[in-house]
Parts: sequence; C-alpha cells; structure tokens
Amino acid sequence: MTPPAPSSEAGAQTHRSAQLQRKTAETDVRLGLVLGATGAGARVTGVGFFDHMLDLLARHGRLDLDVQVAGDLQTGAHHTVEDTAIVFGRALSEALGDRSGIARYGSALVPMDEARASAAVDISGRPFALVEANLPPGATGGFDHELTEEFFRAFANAAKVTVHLSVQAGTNAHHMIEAIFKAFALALRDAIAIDATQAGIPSTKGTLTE
Ligand SMILES: [Mn+2]
Repeated sequence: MTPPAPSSEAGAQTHRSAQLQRKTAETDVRLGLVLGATGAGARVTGVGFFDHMLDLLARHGRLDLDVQVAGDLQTGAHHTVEDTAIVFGRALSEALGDRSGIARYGSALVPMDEARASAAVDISGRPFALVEANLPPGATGGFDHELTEEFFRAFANAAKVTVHLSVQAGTNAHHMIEAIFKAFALALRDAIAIDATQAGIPSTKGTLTE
C-alpha cells in the first residue's frame, strides 16, 4: 500500500484509513483501506471473479483498497472469500473510528443488463445481513455463487453494520452478483460519507459502536 495521500474529503478532520493483517492456518489476508478515495490499489486473492468484485467495490465505493490474500484454494474459495470479508469489515470499522460525522445510511438500486439489485446499509453497530438472491447454482471464475452471501454475512459481522441486499431481476449469475456488489458499493459510499451537516455521532443513543 502506498502511503496515504492527503485526504480529498472536504470537512474530514483526519484521514480515514486502516491497515490490517489476519493470518490463520487457512488464509493470510493483508488489507489496506482508505475511505473517500478513488478506487486505487490492487486486489489479488487468487480467485479471479472475486478480484473483479473487489475492484468494483473499490471503484464505486470510492475506496482505495489493497488486498493480498494467500488462501487454501485447494479446498475451494470459501475460506479466502470469508476471511477477506472479515478483514475488510474490521478495516472499515477501524477507519470509521467513532462514526462521528458520517451520513450513517445509504441505499442504491443498480441495473446490470437484465439483472437488477438493491442495497441498503446502516452503519448501526449491530451486525445483520439479509441477502435475498436466487442465484443460479454453480461457480464463475473460481467463485461459487453461494459465496456472495458468505461475503456479506462475514463483512456485516466484522464491521457491525446492517446490510440488506436483494436481487430483483436477472438470469445471468455474473450480472446478478455484479449488480449486488455495485449496489452495495454505492450504498456503502453514501453511508460512510462525511455529512457536513452532521454534528457528532449520528445516533440518538449517542453511540454506534456499543
Ligand atoms: Mn463483470
């Protein structure tokens, strides 16, 4: 990861970023994240379609995202996808700090040719993932379609956010999963954006991390 450039976010008091590594017997995940950025960085997980999805997430979520994963792909992509999501979620949580000044909520509806997906995000402090997606069985580019739900569940748990995702239309799994990741990226981008009218932590409870 290149050293963080000066923040491009108007009103941001500090640079919102995180650099994490998580190593287990199954995977070694190194991840660098900068919020409110441009989509820079390299995503190298060993799973081609997953790299493609992380590229979309970074670009449309305005995240600089470096991801290097050495996973036990001989067992399939499951551990690699799940553990990447865990580290991404932890990094997002760390980069958001106490959540001061963020919009908190975001939602998006994205078409991808014949497919259409929606996403709603609440940086709530309460982990929850609802994924409504009747994806065709099988795998694309080494990525089992069922791992889509695994990714978002692991992310929501690690980041302590609420995520609702729905595929409303589609027949092609590549398009349907891509629409989900794009909708999620746009919803997340809005939810984590600095809102200049937001004084302090956007919660009547006074905290989004407890
Ligand atoms: Mn594509």
